[in-house]
Amino acid sequence: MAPQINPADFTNLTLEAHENDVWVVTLNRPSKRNALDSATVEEMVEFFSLAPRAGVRAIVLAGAGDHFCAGLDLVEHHDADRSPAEFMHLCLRWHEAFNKMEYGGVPIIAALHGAVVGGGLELASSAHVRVMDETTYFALPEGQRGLFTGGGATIRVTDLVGKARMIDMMLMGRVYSGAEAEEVGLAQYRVDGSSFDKAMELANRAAENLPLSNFAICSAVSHMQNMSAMDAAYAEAVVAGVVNTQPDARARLAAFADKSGARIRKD
Ligand code: 1HE
Repeated sequence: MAPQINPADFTNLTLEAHENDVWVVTLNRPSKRNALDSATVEEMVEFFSLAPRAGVRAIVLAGAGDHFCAGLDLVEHHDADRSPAEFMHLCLRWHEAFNKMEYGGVPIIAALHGAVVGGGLELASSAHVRVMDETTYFALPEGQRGLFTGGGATIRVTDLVGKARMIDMMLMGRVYSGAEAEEVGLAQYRVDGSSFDKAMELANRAAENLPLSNFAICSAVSHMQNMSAMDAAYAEAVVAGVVNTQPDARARLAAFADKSGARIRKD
């Protein structure tokens, strides 16, 4: 039986099921600018482990209050005075959550506003699509705080902006916003109005695709990036073998063949 997600089991995340099996996941510690403490990370591991098996068709990831996420909970980190091994294990829990997001097969649209910094940018870069608004800004202040990224930025933020920009962001504490942030690849969409409304629109659009197609798009592409070209081509053929022959696709193919299906036009 498919597992159920019970929103009442979550405290630092607010979970809402919307129509079309689109779920909204909101980081809900606005008084702490949604800083990621260890309890929040555990809730993310839990939710993103369940979502692919619980019939969730798409997810909007948002932050309550004026900021998306201020990154690692620096106060918890200071108070805990962690050993190297303890912090390593904490980072591995971040990776558990973020890998579940990136490789889980359910489209995740991040609705960004305000600060998307440090671990907040690591979280946002684990989503498949990022939408920013005019308040959104991105930075990796770890270098200035005497820290280093531990939640996958060296991989995912570098993938988004390239190595030279990544190193510059970390060395200089450079802050990206507006058109420049969009141009360097930190967000695929930039809106004048509400990033949340746009993210909902995109999530609903993605939810119209067949789940198996979305699973491949939101899992296989990332896996294949980690493979040699030869292995990726092989894996792509195997995934396409499964996805492109799914019975649920036949009606869509038939609609194209009988000319009732939508044509791809530029506007
Ligand atoms: C926090 C955190 C936090 C806010 N950990 N508590 N991340 C950073 O270096 C970002 C640190 N935060 C900031 O620069 C600012 O807080 C913001 C620009 C995000 C927001 O500014 P503002 O003026 O709206 O809020 P504030 O007054 O700075 O903070 C409000 C409260 O949120 C305050 O708590 P309060 O109990 O005194 O009211 C802050 O302490 C709390 N707060 N940010 C803990 N990050 C796996 S490695 C990842 C490495 C990293 O992520 S490094 C962290 C980078």
